[in-house]
Amino acid sequence: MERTADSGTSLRIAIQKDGRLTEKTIDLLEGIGLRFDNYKRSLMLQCRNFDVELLLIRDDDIPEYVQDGVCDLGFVGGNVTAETGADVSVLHGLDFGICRLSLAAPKDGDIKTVKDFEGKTIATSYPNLTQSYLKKNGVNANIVTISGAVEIAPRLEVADAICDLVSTGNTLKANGLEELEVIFESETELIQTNKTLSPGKQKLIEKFMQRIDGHQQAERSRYIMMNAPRSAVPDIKDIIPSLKSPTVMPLADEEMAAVHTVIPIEQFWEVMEKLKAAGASGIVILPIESMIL
Ligand code: PRT
Ligand code: ZN
Repeated sequence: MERTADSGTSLRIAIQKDGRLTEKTIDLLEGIGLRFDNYKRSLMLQCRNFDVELLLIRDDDIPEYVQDGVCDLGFVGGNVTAETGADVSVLHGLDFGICRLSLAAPKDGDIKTVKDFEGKTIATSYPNLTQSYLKKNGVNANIVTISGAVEIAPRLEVADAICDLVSTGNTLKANGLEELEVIFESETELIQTNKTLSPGKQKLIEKFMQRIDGHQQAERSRYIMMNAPRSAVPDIKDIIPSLKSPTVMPLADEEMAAVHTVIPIEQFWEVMEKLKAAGASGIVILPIESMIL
């Protein structure tokens, strides 16, 4: 157990109890080495090997719990934090729970641009974000706040249009709706309270963040190993967008060398094709657990 100056004061982190973000958040926490028991059954969970306790609550409550200092950190969608307007700091964007908040209207209707929303009724669970977007565009509409199944509101004639979260767009399509304007892009974020924290907690947060950074970097990178003729090594070095200089090792065949390095995942295919063309063979790619640069 890692203890700090204010021993006994665990870092309290709010996560979604039961929803789209729960499993990915737990996976991330486990990925940075934290161990928990039975997270599905508890409201409060003590970490076995790091001075952290988890509070499992509805995602809507997370920004305010963090704002008020009930929790020091929270994992929550940027959409929820923005909607609540909570006074918190965003420490890190995380690559999951990616979605967008969009205005949508019946495909065969007469609402096609943001101006067409003038005087219309819009159903949403995000009244504040919707209102502020419309205001920015000089549009006056009637907003009806509903908490679920927003996409059926036009069919029920409860509203002319909706403003809802979209990821694949399938729900909109299935309900005969057309996505017209993206008003907010969102991903899961790690947020921190703006309340003053003890030096012990600040240190713990630094440590926690270092692990998250390492994990995120690792997820976006791959370890790559290949063999190549020695004569091709200078070309290969030029191709590799290496974080550091690649490792070049001799092989039993003196004409050949092994090259090991780390590459960003988004350049993966482009780099692979160029490496092959430069004479690399036996290319092996491995996932990375974590990285400290
Ligand atoms: O019970 P609790 O209040 O904690 O959960 P919740 O029901 O409010 O939220 P939940 O678990 O559904 O979503 C949690 C978070 O996941 C959201 O706040 C977003 O940050 C993120 N997220 C990412 C999404 C989606 N993608 C998403 N597609 N949240 C909801 N949806 C819904 C959307 O509302 C619509 O009904 O999925 C449907 C659209 O999906 P597509 O793929 O058909 O476009
Ligand atoms: Zn919710």
